[in-house]
Amino acid sequence: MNKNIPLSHPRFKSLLVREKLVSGFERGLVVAQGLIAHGRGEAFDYLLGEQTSRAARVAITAASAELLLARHPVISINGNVAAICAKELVELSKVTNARLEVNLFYRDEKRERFIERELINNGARKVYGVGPRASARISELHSERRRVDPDGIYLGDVVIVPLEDGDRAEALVKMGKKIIAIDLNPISRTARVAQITIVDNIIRVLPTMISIARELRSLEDEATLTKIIKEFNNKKNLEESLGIIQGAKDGLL
Ligand code: PTJ
Repeated sequence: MNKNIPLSHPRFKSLLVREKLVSGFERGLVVAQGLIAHGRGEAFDYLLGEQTSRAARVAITAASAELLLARHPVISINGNVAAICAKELVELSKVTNARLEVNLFYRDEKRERFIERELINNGARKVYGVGPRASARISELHSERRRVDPDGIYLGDVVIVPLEDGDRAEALVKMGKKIIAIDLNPISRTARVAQITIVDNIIRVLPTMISIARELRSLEDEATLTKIIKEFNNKKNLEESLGIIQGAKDGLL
């Protein structure tokens, strides 16, 4: 990892995440295309002011409630997220009792095993979806992504899909699952098909979600969780995020 980034650099955090991705690429966790996807995310993050908005916080709260009420919550893991926030993904899985499943867009068993190892090194006890364990099929999908773990995503009722492609999110919704997307692009297909979309950088989302989920879990109050979900409106929430991007333009001109 590049140790030459000065702490005083105004974009220190963002540069550090880049380093984590590059290191993930060198260690075989991330595909080259993942570096491009990250750049796209950075551009949206810049327009969103590189901070968690009110809308994102509302979506994070609804997502936390949904995960806590789920019977079989699952967190889908790809190369990018394993490289930049493995520790937080494991922590969230523990707080919400969610299973961790590796599900790659560019499927490759060797990379799946590297990602599994990264999660285990960060405290995961069990990782789903690796190699032959992904023996169930999502019939709506034709790509290699249709292969999922029968005890993970296939069984799951609530699935959290960070940095996802639209096809699979749509297929999972068609299967009757509740989909929580984390995507900095509020107009991506994934953002529009998910029932709960968190428009924010995953590096800020996870610590916030862990702390909100912990707080909600301690209430031991299903009625409060149900109320939070009922009051959430994804379309309105997405419009609010788009408004921030439009406002960024107005603020500059
Ligand atoms: O590891 P694999 O094989 O599963 O591949 C993973 C990538 C990310 C390469 C693959 O899923 C892909 O190509 O994704 P897309 O279609 O480029 O979509 C990624 C979305 O995530 C884009 O809308 C980005 O804006 C968004 N994004 C990128 N970085 C972040 C992000 N959203 C939240 N936090 C980020 N840090």
